[in-house]
Parts: sequence; C-alpha cells; structure tokens
Amino acid sequence: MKQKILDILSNNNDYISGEKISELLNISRTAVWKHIKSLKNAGYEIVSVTNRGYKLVSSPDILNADLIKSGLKTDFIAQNVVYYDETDSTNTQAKLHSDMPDGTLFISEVQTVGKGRRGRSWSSPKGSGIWMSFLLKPSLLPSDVAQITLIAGLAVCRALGNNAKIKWPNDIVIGSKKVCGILTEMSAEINCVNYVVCGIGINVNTVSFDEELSEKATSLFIETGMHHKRVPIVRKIAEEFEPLYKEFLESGMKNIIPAYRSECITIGREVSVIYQNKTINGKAIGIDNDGSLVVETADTTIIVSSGEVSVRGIYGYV
Ligand code: BT5
Repeated sequence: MKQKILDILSNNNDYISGEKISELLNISRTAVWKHIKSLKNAGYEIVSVTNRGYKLVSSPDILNADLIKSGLKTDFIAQNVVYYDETDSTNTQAKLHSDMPDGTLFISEVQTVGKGRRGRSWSSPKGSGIWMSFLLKPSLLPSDVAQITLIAGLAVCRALGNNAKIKWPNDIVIGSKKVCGILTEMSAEINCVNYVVCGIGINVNTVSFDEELSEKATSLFIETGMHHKRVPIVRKIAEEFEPLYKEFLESGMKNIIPAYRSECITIGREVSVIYQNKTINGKAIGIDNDGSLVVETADTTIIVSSGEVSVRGIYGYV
C-alpha cells in the first residue's frame, strides 16, 4: 500500500488530497496519513498543506526494488529486481540464481568482493555507487556474447550523459578517467549459451578515491560537483539497454555500431593492445560491424575482437 501511495505521489506534480488518495486506494484517510508518516520516516520529503493535500518533494537516495521497477518502461529488463544491503558481488549472486527470469536485475548497496576482469578487483563502497548485474538468457553463440558488453556500454553512456564516452571495450570514461566498468560473464556449452551476467559498476557520488585509484577513477559527483540520485540512473540504463539488446538479438550489431562509434573515444587514438601476453602498439582506426577494434600497426592491420584484449592508451589512461 505504501508503494501505491508513493506511485500516486510520484505521478502527481501538484498537491493531491488525502481524500482523493483514500478514494483511489479504497482505504481510510487515517490509513493514508499513517502510510505517509512512515514514508517520511523512511526519508521521503512529503509536504502537507491544509485543504490542498500532499506533495512529494524528494525521495531518499536508496536503491529500493519497487522504486526501480515502478512504471519502468521495459518488457523484461529489470522487471524482476533482487536487492541486497550487502553482498559479495552482484555478478556472483546472479550466477548463483541463474534460474531467475530473463532480465532480472541484481543490485547491492555495497559489494565486499567486487570483481573486475581477469581476477582484478572492483572497489564498491557502500552507498556511493551503482553495483548491479543483469541476468540474461539469450539465444546466442558463445562467441557473440562479448558484444553485450558494448551494448551495455552504450546504454550506460546514454544514461549518464555529462559527456561520458566509451573506452573500448568495457570502460566508460568522463574526461580521461574511468567512471564505470563492465564485466560480462557467461555459462555456456560449446555451441549454446546457458546464461549471461552483465555486471555494471558506476561511481556515482564517490567523493574521493584511494591513492591507487585516484589517478584513473572518477565519479559523477567529482565531475559535476553535484550529488546524483541513483535510482533514476539505474532505470535509465534498463530503459536504454533493452531496445539495444533486442535489436542486437534480432539483427546483430550492424544497426548499433554507428551510434557506438560516435560515443567511442578509442577511435583515432594511439593504443597499446595487450594481446596473448604480447603488447602491440598501433593506432585504433575504427570499430568494424561486429564491434571489433581495428588497429593499424607499423606493418599490418589487426582486428581485435572484444573480450580478448586490454587496451591502454599510450598517452595517459584513455
Ligand atoms: C572492470 O574491470 O572494469 C569491470 C568492473 C565491473 C564491476 C561490476 S560492479 C557490479 C558487478 N559485480 C561485480 O563484482 N563486478 C561487476 P577491469 O577493466 O578489469 O578494471 C578493473 C580495474 O579498474 C582495477 O584493477 C582497478 O585498477 C580499477 N578500478 C577498481 N575499482 C574501480 C572503481 N570503483 N572505479 C574506477 N576504477 C576502478
């Protein structure tokens, strides 16, 4: 019932009377008042004016599953949400609960064992970031799964705004620092994918980083000087991700790549590709139609498919 009242208040820009709410929900006005009181206790700022009613002024920055799902414009992405106050890693949890529906979102206030690629760790402090994973069940060949990282990157980039750009394949940067990292994992047989977990970590309101990260990491707060609510960002990512993902499952990357290219800052840069333990220096000259990076070296052109390599700009982190 509390959630229903919240939905009514959220969908109303003006005051709405207690009487109207009690009619809509078929409960007493005292019940309305009690629920409003408990919402206020939970951190919602709701003003009440005699003869006018109630108005929601602001919501607390909590990652509430209902707030994420309510009115979300998706068919299946994040329509089921599993929330943790604390967990080891949302990717690990998604894998443990792979029987949950396609599109399930796992999200946590804090991760104690946040994971990056190849055994690296991901700093996921309490309350200041978005640590989340989508469980996906696509009909894909295992070799095409890495492209989901690219789609998620594009969705995050659009959701973050603030000139966020993609550093191929799995980083989102603002300026020359990393604001988000993506880790896509899968369970597969030789020719078929059982499930995919696409994990997304975003530094939202991080005020400062430990010394080892401060040179290469940034947050939305650091870049904009403003606090950002996390739930609207999570919702926007889900809403941006779903149409891209559907398009990808239907027709591959070809219709997505033009948009991807325009957000990708790696193109045109000198890069150092770490490939099968060898470092190859060259210039990233493009992204081909399946999302691979095209690198021109002194004597040849190599096609580097996502998931195989790390790319570090030779000049600084980007
Ligand atoms: C990544 O790996 O960038 C993938 C990060 C994925 C994190 C999400 S959070 C939700 C889900 N659950 C998980 O357990 N993981 C996913 P990689 O490209 O390997 O980058 C890792 C490197 O980034 C580290 O070695 C650090 O140098 C740096 N790093 C660690 N924490 C960071 C942070 N919060 N912000 C920016 N850089 C960070």
